[in-house]
Amino acid sequence: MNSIIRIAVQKSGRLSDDSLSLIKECGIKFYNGTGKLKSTSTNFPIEFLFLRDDDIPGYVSDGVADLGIVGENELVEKDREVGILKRLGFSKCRLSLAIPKGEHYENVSYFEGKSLATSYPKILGDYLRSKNINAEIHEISGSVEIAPSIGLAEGICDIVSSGSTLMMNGLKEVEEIFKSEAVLIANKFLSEEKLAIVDKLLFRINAVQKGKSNKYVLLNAPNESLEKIISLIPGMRSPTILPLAQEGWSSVHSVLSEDQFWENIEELRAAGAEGILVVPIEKMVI
Ligand code: PRT
Ligand code: ZN
Repeated sequence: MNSIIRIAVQKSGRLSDDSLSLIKECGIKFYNGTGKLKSTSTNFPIEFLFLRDDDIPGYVSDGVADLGIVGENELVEKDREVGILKRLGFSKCRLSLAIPKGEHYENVSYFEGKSLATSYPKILGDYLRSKNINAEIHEISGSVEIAPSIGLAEGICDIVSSGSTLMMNGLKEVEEIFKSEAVLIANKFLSEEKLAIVDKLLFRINAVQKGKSNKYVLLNAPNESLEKIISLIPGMRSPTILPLAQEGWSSVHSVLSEDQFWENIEELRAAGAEGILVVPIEKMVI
């Protein structure tokens, strides 16, 4: 029988759109109708399980799913034995300690003897222990940010992204204790056949990620400044140089990271580059 791998992705929530877009950008087709809990790709040996994110680490460590896409915060909190294959760069957030805005705060010893509400008792407990702080942890599953105003706890430990939820609830962020992003996780005991499929998937994910962080740059330059321009945009092996119809000018094509582009743009222009086009890359294999 031909092998197939099973991946657990969040059914609906902050991870699901980006997880499914990544799979689609890898050229993997599947049907994802509303309410569907399972789906099989029509062009890649992969089956999808649509689950709550809390359940994904457990499904992967138990081997019900071979792979999963989950927030690192959830993975570390659930403390399951799985491997992290790849950091995916989306759903970035941080787990932070926050207290009422008017409170004076100097350092983490503020929390000694205090009570904290959180949905992440393991990560918080580990952090407090590492700082030798004794604090009481109230585990609650949602709306953590209202705990101080209803007298349930003196502070909170919760996920922060823009910070607006804290602000709206009269709280201020005082310590960042964990940084998180979506990660691709795998069961630790995959068969050779399954590992071969996982490698194919990783190859595609790498190509998509490289494409996203790089741009294709085309520009025109006078021939006498080509040497300088090539040193600024060296490309993958070296840039492509094509003669323009106008004597003494060339078109230079290269690939570079977006940051590199912005760092070098002034120097490129100073060297005589003009008609600069920056084009997105869909996939990149090097
Ligand atoms: O239903 P299911 O259990 O699957 O989903 P869920 O409700 O438990 O999780 P979901 O979809 O909200 O989040 C999934 C994952 O996205 C989290 O585990 C994080 O890894 C990541 N993530 C990224 C976030 C946020 N950003 C985020 N802002 N998860 C939650 N939030 C919440 C946070 O809890 C707080 O209430 O957003 C609020 C803070 O946002 P700001 O922008 O106001 O600071
Ligand atoms: Zn959840």
